[in-house]
Amino acid sequence: MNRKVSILGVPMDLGQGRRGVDMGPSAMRYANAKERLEKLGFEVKDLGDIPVPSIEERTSNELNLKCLDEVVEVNQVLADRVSEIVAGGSFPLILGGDHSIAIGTIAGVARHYKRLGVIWFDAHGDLNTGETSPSGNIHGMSLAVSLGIGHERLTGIGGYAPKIKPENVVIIGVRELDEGEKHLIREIGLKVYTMHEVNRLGMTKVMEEAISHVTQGTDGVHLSLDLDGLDPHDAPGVGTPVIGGLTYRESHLAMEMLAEADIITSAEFVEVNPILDHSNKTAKVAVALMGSLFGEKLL
Ligand code: 4U7
Ligand code: MN
Ligand code: MN
Ligand code: MN
Repeated sequence: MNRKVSILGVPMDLGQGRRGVDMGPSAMRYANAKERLEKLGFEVKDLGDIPVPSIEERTSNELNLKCLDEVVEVNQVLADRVSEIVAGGSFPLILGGDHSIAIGTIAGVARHYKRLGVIWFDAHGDLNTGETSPSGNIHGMSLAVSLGIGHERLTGIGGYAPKIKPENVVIIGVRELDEGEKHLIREIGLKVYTMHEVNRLGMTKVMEEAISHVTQGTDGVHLSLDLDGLDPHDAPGVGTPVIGGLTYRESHLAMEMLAEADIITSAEFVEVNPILDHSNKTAKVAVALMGSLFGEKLL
């Protein structure tokens, strides 16, 4: 793994409807994200946060693509910042913010990888478009957008589309999909490990298959980790909790196997909402997962 890591915060909350997720980057810093990786021998730079307009300053409010102007603007800047980090030879570790920021992160990373693999760890598919979304919240559209599906102001972020191909993506931990998302998954043949497969095969087998899938013919792998992939018992501080999720240990095992396989070239940890949390528990879990992803061992 790249020994140089650059942390970048994106205090974005305009891609969803609840207040508080903009405090996610602070909460993960408070839980010692930087120190945790330094302890493992990484050279870590914290580049601070990129500016995000507050909900009070927002001007755009289309019902089916809420805060479109602001989400586009922030992700455009994020794509450039992430691209600079990769060009400078560092591993981009992005702290969210709501999951709409994956649009910018992936746009920035994929500029440097012709065939980027993606592991999408989430209770949801984030495969809606303005047409299929029941909420109009862009954090539920970011994977579709990265695949080149959705409003062209979103798919065109970074100046090119698509960023990734369906055959190079796996989703893990899913247990809530909208009808349009189910339809899209079948149509484009996405590899999805729902909670059914996790229960049936076990996390070990799921990760072995997922790792082999995203490394086939790819030149880098991005990890997009939505904390709501975990069960709300272990990660209560998220905006859209869904019961029946991945346990704390299953999630760690996934990170440990990724570290062992040494395939991850960029990562983001999103949807931490300290207002809905207890004593910063969810941010602490996020940072512990970062530890495992970067090679921390139990013994
Ligand atoms: B997250 C939802 F309808 N599918 O589109 C939607 F259930 O980034 C939820 O995974 C999206 O947290 C959740 O609004 C987005 C809803
Ligand atoms: Mn989610
Ligand atoms: Mn998500
Ligand atoms: Mn969520």
